[in-house]
Amino acid sequence: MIRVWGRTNSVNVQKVMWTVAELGLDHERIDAGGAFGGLDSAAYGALNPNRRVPVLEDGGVVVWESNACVRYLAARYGRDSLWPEAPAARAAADMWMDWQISTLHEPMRDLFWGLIRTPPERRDGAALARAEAALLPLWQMVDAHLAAQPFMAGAALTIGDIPLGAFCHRYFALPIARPAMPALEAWRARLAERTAFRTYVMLPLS
Ligand SMILES: N[C@@H](CCC(=O)N[C@@H](CS)C(=O)NCC(=O)O)C(=O)O
Repeated sequence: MIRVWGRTNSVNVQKVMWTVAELGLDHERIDAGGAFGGLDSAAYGALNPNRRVPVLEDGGVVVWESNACVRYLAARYGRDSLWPEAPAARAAADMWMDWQISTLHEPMRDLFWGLIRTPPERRDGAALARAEAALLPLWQMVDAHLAAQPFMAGAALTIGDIPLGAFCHRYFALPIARPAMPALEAWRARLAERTAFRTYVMLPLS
């Protein structure tokens, strides 16, 4: 059985749980991190020396780093669905995963933490405005990409949609102004048709 360590309100845990559910895998999830703590224990450190959530266990296999967990699950269990076999098709999905973590993550983190996890009196308006301004062209880039195809790597859902889709839900849930991005909004609606996305990603921000 698959075991996932991590609290449900972590976007990085959400990516992994969405993948587990999308693939219909038998699993358990153990609350860890945030208010649940547990990341400082020796046992947790032995699983993940980086002491973050999520961690994925599958039999004797231990994987941490959320995008690596998504890739592992798709490669092992999603070869007829989430995991494109052809190298070019796989790269088309994979590059968006790397882009999420290398480019999108930082301004998303700054805006989310600044608005949602920081009390109003301690918010840094200038830093929030910078993060918001940095994010808009990034999401507009995704919008332009999706104008030509329904999913990030083509006609069907792949790993390329998962980290980005989880962040997209969060971006639209933030209390900020956004210009119309029709293809992005249509993709988000397409994701929201999926039970796995609704169950594990469309959760209240907290
Ligand atoms: N790059 C890592 C980031 C992991 C990470 O920073 N996780 C956060 C939650 S989103 C965490 O563990 N925070 C400490 C905590 O929850 O106590 C990944 O994608 O897995």
